[in-house]
Amino acid sequence: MRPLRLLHTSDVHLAGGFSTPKSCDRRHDCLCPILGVAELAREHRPDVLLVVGDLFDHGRVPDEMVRAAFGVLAKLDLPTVLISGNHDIHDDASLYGRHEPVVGGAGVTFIDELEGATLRLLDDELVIWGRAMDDHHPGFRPLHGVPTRAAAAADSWYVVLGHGHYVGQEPADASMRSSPITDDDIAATGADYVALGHWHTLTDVSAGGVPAWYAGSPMMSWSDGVALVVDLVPGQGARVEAVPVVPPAAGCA
Ligand SMILES: [Mn+2]
Repeated sequence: MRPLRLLHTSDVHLAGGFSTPKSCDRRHDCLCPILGVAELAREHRPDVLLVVGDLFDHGRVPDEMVRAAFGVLAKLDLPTVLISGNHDIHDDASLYGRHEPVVGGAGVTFIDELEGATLRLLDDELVIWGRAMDDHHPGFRPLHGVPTRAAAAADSWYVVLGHGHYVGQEPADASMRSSPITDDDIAATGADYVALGHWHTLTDVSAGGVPAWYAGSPMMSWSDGVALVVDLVPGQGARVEAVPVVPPAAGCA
């Protein structure tokens, strides 16, 4: 295995109107959060960009905005893996279903399988598992059905994606929270890194020796945001560093 670098973000909430920095005049059509993430990608040169749910704030985003957002990602020329969250849910009205050619054309792999899918990237050096969410409810388990490390990625780096609410040691079937993720879920992946989304605050929820992090939101109108640069280092595993996301100085207009 060679060293690999991931850039991990989630909860970008484009078109939400509240993910817009004060420096920008735009609101619901503001691209500053994704432009900030793209700038980080140029600076830190990751091998893969992970967007772990809620790239968009809802499913009724105008076509023009969807094309503009994926246009930013297309320019990066960087393999990008995306899952849905509870805001951009993958149901019959899925934005990603409607815009399949736009998503694929941008070099973005959207995981559309509700039972989960395993991707092999970078000549099999990196294996990524994630599942699409079609309904945000207590019965949906973001990390349910993750293949074991031995089955999925014996000689590769293994990274698992999940968008949901961390409940720690609470049993998932007793949780009143939608899309619960437990310590046991995280530990059972045996992954080199679990990239989570849903919480807008940077949080370490590593469990059972498996590093697992919420990357926080890249941008909110009331606070500066962050993303995570994750270095996968042979013999050491994941090294996680939070990096600030800086909005374009003059906004995105
Ligand atoms: Mn969410």
